[in-house]
Amino acid sequence: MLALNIFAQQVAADTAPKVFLVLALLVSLFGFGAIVVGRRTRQSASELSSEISSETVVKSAESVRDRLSKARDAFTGAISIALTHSSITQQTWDELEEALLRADVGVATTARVLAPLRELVKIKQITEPRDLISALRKEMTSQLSQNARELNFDASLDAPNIWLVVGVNGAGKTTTIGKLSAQQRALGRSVLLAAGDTFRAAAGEQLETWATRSGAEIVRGAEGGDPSSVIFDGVARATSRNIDLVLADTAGRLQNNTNLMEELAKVRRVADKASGKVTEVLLVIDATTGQNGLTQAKQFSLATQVTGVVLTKLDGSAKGGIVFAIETELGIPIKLVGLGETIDDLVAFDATEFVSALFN
Ligand SMILES: Nc1nc2c(ncn2[C@@H]2O[C@H](COP(=O)(O)OP(=O)(O)OP(=O)(O)O)[C@@H](O)[C@H]2O)c(=O)[nH]1
Ligand SMILES: [Mg+2]
Repeated sequence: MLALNIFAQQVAADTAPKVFLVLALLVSLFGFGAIVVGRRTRQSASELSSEISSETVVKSAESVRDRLSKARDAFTGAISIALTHSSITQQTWDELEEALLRADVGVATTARVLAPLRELVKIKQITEPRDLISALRKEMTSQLSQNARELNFDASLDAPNIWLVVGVNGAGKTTTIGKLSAQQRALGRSVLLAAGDTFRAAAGEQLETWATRSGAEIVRGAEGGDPSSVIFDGVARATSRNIDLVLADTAGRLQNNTNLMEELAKVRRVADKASGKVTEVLLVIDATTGQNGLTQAKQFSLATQVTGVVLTKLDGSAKGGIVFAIETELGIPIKLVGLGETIDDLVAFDATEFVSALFN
């Protein structure tokens, strides 16, 4: 028994320094690992910045044109028919009207765009179909270019800017937040995503993926919880960490669902009362929904005072004309355009570029 005791003490005495050594090795390895991982995170954030800024510039120049091909096909087809006539007749007007309606411009806006042109033709300032088309192009551009399209970011605030993102189901809200977050990070701003869509189980995870991709922080709430309180918590966290911008996601909802629109109005009120300031309410509209986008814009604006529209899926079968209806009938500027599903597929809306992409 005594021999066994002595043996055990000897083993303990022998192994104690080894265990200590192994522990010390593990701690230093872990510490080194943490530094490397930390460095990698910072590195990837800055790598991401340069990647996004250069790619976005190239994309915005080429892609609106390329990706609007569906809209252009419908539009230029009708316009080239108008150009085959030698003079401007009733048929010319009918063809132009049809081209605009087919491109989703909407009845009221089509009438508004064509009215000044009819005047010019009446007083014989325009006599050739070719001149009429170029006047139409000018008129469409001038109807759009009045609005300020910059995203409102108040750098003088001593608190986070809050951008609230709203819209119907599946319009592209969460994806837009991810893309926006990457762009804002590339501008050097710190970003926190607030997962205000507590309705859909996968929504928080989807946003979490975008947070990781774009180098943003995230605040999530319990599933089925009150979206207002998640956004409130997000703003509180952003304030305590001196984060510049909170991008607040919300659950998709139909604009005619009174209860859900009331819930959204509450989200807006609570966000306004939080420690930051709501400087932008972005309504995301799926461009393929056509004229329904106008109804969406009206109702969401009533509930949340929308400050800008993000028109997504212009790369798909969208005809794009809804841009004119939203801007001229509601006076809400289109600020951004979604041209695909990846992180750099979001570009600033440029009225001149958009109209020229429609025409050729
Ligand atoms: N082609 C294309 N697809 C897009 C664009 N924006 C979003 N999407 C896709 O549209 C689908 C819905 O996008 P989400 O961001 O989940 O839409 P959401 O509005 O957050 O949806 P809910 O939260 O369910 O209301 C996804 O498959 C996106 O990849 C775009 O600009 N172009
Ligand atoms: Mg979503």
